[in-house]
Amino acid sequence: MKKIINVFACIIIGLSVSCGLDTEDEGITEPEPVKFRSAIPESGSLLHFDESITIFFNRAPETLTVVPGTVSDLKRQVTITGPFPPGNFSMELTWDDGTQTLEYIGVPEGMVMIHGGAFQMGSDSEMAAEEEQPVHTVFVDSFLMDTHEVTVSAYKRFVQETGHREPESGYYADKYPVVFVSWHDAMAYAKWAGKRLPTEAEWEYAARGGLEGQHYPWGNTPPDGTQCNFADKHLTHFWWADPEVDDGYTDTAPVGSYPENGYGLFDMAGNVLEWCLDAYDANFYGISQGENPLSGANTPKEISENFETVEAIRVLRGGSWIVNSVGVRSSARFWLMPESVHNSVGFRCIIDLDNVE
Ligand SMILES: [Ca+2]
Ligand SMILES: [Ca+2]
Repeated sequence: MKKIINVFACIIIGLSVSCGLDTEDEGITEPEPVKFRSAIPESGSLLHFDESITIFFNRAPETLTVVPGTVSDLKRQVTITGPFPPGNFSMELTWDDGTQTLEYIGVPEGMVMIHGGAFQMGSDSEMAAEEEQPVHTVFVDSFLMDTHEVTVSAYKRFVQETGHREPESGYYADKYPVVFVSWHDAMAYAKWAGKRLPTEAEWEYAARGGLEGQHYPWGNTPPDGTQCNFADKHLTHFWWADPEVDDGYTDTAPVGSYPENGYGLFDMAGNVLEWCLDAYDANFYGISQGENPLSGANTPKEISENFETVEAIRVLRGGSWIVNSVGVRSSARFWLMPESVHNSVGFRCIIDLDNVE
């Protein structure tokens, strides 16, 4: 009522300014609550190991707690820095007037996101063995994968921290893939790293790099020395080696010596064979389930929990410096006893993002 009288009075006396209205309103207005506006990168995004998150509020909050992460100055725009956990995680923000939950996929250094999908697993080309057939449709969930074969330097850190046995034939230089590691060694490393070995299906899906039905991670062209490390002219004492091709290496090459595939992965063809999670079964493709197939157990977790006791033959993929062009095809399958070690056998790891366990 008082306001109405004031307004009326203003009109009556013909004043257009300084009626006292503004002053009176300011005295009774509550400050606007602090509201979350947006986040960059936005919720649902990938968050790489060296990235920070910027949060925008309508005005600076007086207090703000963030789990996980560390908050910079409390302004309208707040920067949150890591370290952030690998894989799926939620970030909880709590401030004086509210809360907000953001979802991210933490991508550690040396890993890339492999977006899940369907693909044709196996091959019916002239080069394919019976065990690569029938070609069948497989769906795999999304996962993070090591961009490189596990290096000597990474494996040394694992041995130093855990006291795990060293490779029995010692080490190559730091940038080379670790070799002379058994499937049990690889499983122990993966557990230590908070990762796991890929299933055979995940491995082949990743190796193909988005190319459907091609022989190699780069397409159908046979290796010419520029794409991968395989049995080339340097292996003069192996009859199957290609005497026409020079890939630069007699033995293993430092990881990442050749171009990456369509998914940003190196050495998915050749260099060293890579241990997979599955038990080897030559006839598995005829009976395997279409979604996240795994031979030898129902779930990856089942294998990981008791891997020390596993005795069944294990799958290896990708070929190596010691096999010919047929062996470095994306669908080529290899196997060894899990306790075996060899100078052409290494591994790489993945991190689950969905309920594959
Ligand atoms: Ca070679
Ligand atoms: Ca390899």
